[in-house]
Amino acid sequence: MGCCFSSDDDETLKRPLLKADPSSIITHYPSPSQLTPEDFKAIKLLGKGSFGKVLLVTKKGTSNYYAMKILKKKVIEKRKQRTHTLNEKKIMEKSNCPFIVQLKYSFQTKDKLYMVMEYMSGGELFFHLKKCGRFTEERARFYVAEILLAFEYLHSHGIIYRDLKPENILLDYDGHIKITDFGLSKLGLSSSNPKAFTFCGTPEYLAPEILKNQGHDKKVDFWSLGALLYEMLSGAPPFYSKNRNEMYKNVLNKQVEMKPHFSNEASDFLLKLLQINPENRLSDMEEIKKHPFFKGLDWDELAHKNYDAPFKPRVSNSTDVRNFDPQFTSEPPEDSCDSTVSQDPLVNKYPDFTYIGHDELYAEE
Ligand code: ISQ
Repeated sequence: MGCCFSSDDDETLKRPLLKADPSSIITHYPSPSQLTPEDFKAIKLLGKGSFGKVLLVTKKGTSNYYAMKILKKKVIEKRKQRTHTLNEKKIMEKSNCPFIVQLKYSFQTKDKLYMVMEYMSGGELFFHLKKCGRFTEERARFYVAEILLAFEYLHSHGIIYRDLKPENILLDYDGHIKITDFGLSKLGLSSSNPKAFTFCGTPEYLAPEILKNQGHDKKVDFWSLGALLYEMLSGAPPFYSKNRNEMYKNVLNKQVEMKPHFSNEASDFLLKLLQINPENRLSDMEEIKKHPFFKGLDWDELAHKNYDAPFKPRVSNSTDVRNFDPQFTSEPPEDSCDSTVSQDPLVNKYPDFTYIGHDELYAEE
């Protein structure tokens, strides 16, 4: 599929310098060994969650824009999210797949962790789904197919994603998707250690085997993909209830109800993904690619992004945030002052968190 996963000790496997004109390479070499919040200017607040926030930023002295996730160390420790946070950074740093958000830089101050990622100006899929109510099958099929390629990549590297939901799928300016938020992903599954046992995630798309705490594997991702497809086609998750316990009961017991406007191909695909027993669930990528729901789709062309996306988000310039929730973008984007950068591991507490990607090798416009 044209993706490779770089190992710690093989620099040559890291992301290829795609599209770099040799004459444009290197104005800033050697790269700085440490970045600080002062190297970036905050433009807008894009989102806020329980662990921190995401800002649209520009790197000073350049015209490059990024999404910067800021996490408070105290909050991470309190919620026992240390390993999850380190996993997230590692997955984004090492992945080389066109359907996974790339980490460009990461660094820390005394109190906070910073992850600087590519900016996805098309916003969350969720934002567009709420605006449209539901998507056409053609549009949903395109998103599901690109997500499947991201899963294929992650699973082939022993990673279960586990947290698929419309908020974690972002659109680029061209309307292609990338997945983000790997805080709940499980790393290191292999044939000798094939199942995970703990998980705390959002309930809408949680697979029955996670709810039952029976141990789970990559099949949970195909369940959540079924739940996402159902929501894209109908406007609501398949087992939704305002009452959380009711919703759990539905997931564990209720046969999913297909809507009359679903095509036969979509209904059949959904039924096969939303199988309560993971053993009966459609989870083989080759089989999935051949399902009639994807009839006529050339997976190779898709992997090379050679299909035009069915919807192009509107953006007028690099700082246009119209595809993000005004609840956030109307707030001031400040990052409360803490710029103490230290090399001391006792202060930092997150050894190896620093990462400087290949953007440093490109001439800055
Ligand atoms: C990239 N672009 C926009 C928003 C984002 C939110 C989280 C992670 C990456 C992002």
